[in-house]
Amino acid sequence: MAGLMADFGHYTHAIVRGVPASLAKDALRIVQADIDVVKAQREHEAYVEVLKTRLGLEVVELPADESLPDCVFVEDAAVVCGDTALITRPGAESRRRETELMKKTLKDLNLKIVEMTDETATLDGGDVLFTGREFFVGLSKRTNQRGAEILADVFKDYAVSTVPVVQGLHLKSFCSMGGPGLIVIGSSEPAQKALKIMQQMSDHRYDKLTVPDDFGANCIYMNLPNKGHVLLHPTAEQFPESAKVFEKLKDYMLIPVCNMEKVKVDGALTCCSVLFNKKADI
Ligand code: M3B
Repeated sequence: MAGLMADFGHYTHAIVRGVPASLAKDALRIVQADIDVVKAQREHEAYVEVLKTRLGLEVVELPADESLPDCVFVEDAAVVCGDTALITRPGAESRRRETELMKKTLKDLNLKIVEMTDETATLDGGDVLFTGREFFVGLSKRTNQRGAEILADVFKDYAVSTVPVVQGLHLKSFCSMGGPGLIVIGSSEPAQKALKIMQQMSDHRYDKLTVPDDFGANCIYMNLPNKGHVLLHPTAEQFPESAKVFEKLKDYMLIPVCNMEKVKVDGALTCCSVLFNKKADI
């Protein structure tokens, strides 16, 4: 386990997918909002650029599919841990076919593929928080108990606990990992309650970093050779108060990433990539 933990956040590869024009009208959203798709595309290009150029990851860029308005949010279609990729069964019917290209891509990259075929199961990757030691799975509008059970079956090396998601779309709509053993969490009552449940269910004592905005708690931690601790976090323009919290972190390469347009359809930073480490595990 110590060896695995030392590798937490070490990624070599990222899978991303383009933003279809259909996102503006047809992507699912909790609150109605008008979207400037060109702006969303520019924002996404900047995100991909950070992964590729700034961080030097091998980025596999999949084309957008106009018939899949939410396809940019690749995180929901697969959960990759070690050499295994679990292809999910997304909770929203309109998103089911997003997994097809994801499956093919991960297979071509030589990952071991397991598919969630049980028709009573649903799971979105946005509900899956991997801490390096264990999994927390949000039970939400999109993910059910059966989905969590299948995930536990597939990743047998790790404990899997479920957490009710009573507000927002996904578990990671108000939390994410900010480092090894560090959970970033929003300030709302439901977010704080979910954190308590995670702490109660775990044998490990996690540190926490509380940020004022729930959505501001969705960031991407990496530990990269020659770069050390890296954190992609929301910008001061988007979440001024949360950004202040991130800016205080010491010993991190901090990279603010703009996500003003995709947030209107409930997409955050983690949603837009599937990250994994090919070299260490395969
Ligand atoms: C968002 C999908 C939006 C669909 C990601 C994780 C939490 C805040 N319109 N999917 N995975 N959600 O983000």
